[in-house]
Amino acid sequence: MTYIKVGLIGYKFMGKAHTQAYKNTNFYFEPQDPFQLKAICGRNEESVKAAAHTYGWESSETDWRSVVERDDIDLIDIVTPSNTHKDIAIAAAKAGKHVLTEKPMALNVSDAKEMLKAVTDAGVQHMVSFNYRRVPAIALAKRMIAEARIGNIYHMRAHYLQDWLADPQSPFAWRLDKNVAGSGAHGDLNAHIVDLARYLVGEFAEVIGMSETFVKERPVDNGKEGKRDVTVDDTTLFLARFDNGAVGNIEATRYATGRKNKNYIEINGSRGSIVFDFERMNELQFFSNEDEEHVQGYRTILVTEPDAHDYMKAWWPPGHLIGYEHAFTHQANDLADAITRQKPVYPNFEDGLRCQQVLEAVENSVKTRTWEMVEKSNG
Ligand code: SOE
Repeated sequence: MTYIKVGLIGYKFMGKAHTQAYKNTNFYFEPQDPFQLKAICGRNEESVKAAAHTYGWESSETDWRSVVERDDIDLIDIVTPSNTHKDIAIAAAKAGKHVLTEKPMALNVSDAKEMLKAVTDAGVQHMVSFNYRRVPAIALAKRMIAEARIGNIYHMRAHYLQDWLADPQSPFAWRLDKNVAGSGAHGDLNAHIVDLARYLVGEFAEVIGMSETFVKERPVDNGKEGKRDVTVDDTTLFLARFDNGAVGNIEATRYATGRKNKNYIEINGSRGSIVFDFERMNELQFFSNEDEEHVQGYRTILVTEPDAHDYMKAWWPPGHLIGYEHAFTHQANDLADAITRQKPVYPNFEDGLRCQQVLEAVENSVKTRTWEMVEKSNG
């Protein structure tokens, strides 16, 4: 019997999300080659040992290089802060391992290009964890757009709203350090919207954006160690033109008081509209202007029927609702399938690079205060 033997680099929030995905994939989807939780890695020996014990990993390591070099690992999964993705991914590819990385793929376009080259040269599988593509309502939206149910797309308006920084006293975190995170709300949250926009609407042509950092410094260790400068954006908003003529209006913030994780997308086309709101992730709103006029209106599709998308077929009885973590399980299952059958899986490092190119064009436009074209080359 063959396993896909995983080495997980990182063990905090995304470490948990990915661990449960490997376990649940084995349980729900029964993949041909199940995942084996071989090694989990973190810098703090005591904490990573505890994580291995609690989450059910066979072993723990404190240096990611040791995991990458191990002969008994097939897949390196990177869930550490963004500034570490490049070195780990390139070393993993050179060691012949498949690579899954959390988003954003890299700190910048040039690093993303190097990463894409490394996995392409090595001929390994590569994937970026844009988990929202694996929400069934998004899979259904993709299918409905392909079926031309909303016709030619005119508009995409989207926002990703959180509020965990609205309190000026909330502490400094690595996500507020540009050297570690690359950018703030932009790379963390707009990255998700950009990926969904590319998936559902098409490629970006040009962008113009604005950013703001509302609170310029934050307390470290409850103020005992003074304050640290915030070096990233708290919010970034931008307008976009797509290659197909559609226009986009996009916003990410960590200051939308009362909004915890509102990932909202509305797409309007010549025949109708669709609306997705992660806070109601099992639903998709659909308006068709081809309904008879006297019964026209948005309808709510409860996305739980077996015909709506493939994820349900494996384990999910009709009518039953799912949550945030399931998207990671669906993602892991798609990756397992790709590794076993040696077929492509998306979003891959090229998608990660395209996303980075859009993010960087917006950052450039914030500096130049003008429209910026989005670069699309791989080299
Ligand atoms: C924090 O803002 C975070 O965990 C993001 O990093 C995730 O990608 C997002 O889906 C939820 O919020």
